[in-house]
Amino acid sequence: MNHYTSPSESARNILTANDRGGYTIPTSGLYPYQWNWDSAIAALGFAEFDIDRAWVELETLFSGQWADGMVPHILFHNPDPGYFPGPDVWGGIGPIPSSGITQPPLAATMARRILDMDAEAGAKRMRALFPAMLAWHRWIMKWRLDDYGAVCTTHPWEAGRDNAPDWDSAMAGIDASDVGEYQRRDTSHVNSDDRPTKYDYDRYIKLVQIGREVRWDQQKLLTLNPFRVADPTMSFTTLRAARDLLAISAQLGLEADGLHADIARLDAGAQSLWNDTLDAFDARDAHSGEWAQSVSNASYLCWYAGIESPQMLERLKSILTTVPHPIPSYDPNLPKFDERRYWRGPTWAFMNMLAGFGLAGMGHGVEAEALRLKTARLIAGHGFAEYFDPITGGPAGGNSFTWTAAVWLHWAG
Ligand code: 9WN
Repeated sequence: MNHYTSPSESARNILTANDRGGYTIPTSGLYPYQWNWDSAIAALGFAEFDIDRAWVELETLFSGQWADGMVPHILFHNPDPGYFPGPDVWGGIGPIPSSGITQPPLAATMARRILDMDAEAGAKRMRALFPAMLAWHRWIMKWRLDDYGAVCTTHPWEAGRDNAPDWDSAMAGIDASDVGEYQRRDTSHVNSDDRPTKYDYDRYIKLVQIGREVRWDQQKLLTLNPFRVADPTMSFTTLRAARDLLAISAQLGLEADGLHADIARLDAGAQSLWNDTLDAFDARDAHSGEWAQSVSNASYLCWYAGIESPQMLERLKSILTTVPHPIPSYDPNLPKFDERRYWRGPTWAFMNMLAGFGLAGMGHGVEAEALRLKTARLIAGHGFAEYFDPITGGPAGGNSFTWTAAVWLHWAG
């Protein structure tokens, strides 16, 4: 008799298969290392069936924290020639070979959810991790804020939304003519039409070369790095993380000096990303002050950060009725929408989960549930893909993907 595998069983199998012992890779082949925000989501998935393993995921992530508090976007635990750029290109300066940039800070928020799932199992682990999480928060406050208090991304990979239209004008200002020869690996694993272009990659690598050249000295990079964009992803997730750190510190009686003031500053910064002309939260070039004119899935993370917006709610209602699948990474009514190309149109399950957390937390239960159901239908119908075409639901990028499986286990399924 054939054994029927339920989606939840498949999701657990994916997490287990992507487990490399203490950390989880996003998908085998394409992404053979530990990624920062992927890991925070993976922890949430593991918490549904193995709470100890969930804490281990976060502990391994923080084992790669640099002395200055930065938590890298990739930890290269075991060399793998299948990914480019690897540790030798990045020249990270932490205790574990790593990249030199960070990623949107989800760990504190996911740790709080995991703590809530089992406070007894989690209190000790949370106490031990808390100072490291606070140090990361303080590093972001020190090096990534613009004059308004919005949080900047210093590389498209730092925002985690690699080729989003948000960066187009900042990317155009990067001279990558001397980047040299290199061999991409991503396009040998997945369809190149679904990935960033060579134009993008030249600039990604050029920015890595600039950082590496000064051994990731943040003070120097403030003037040397041509790419600095105040970003809704970084701003909303940092604000949310700060609120969660404050709540955890109150719950466990931990020192958290300065968090109240940081939250006020980050709140003002996040609000400053409202673009009146666009009538949405937008990205703003920190060097030129120019708006990107981009309504992305990150624009819908305002509630996740504890920020209300009737206009964004109207937009969301319209998306929910006009787009077959959940929030796309770029507004289908804008000219740069490209339904297959990565962060320029496709829908990402975990971004919808974050928006859903925010909506539910701020009393928009109907919209949160609509988003959850759409995400559940998408995954149930099209599998655990990295991301999906928001019009047809077609799966794209890597498959058996960790964060899509985790989203199913914790939220959608
Ligand atoms: C570069 C792992 C990561 C995600 C990012 C996603 C993609 C990497 C890449 O994959 O980026 O960091 O090589 O394309 O854009 O959000 O963390 O899943």
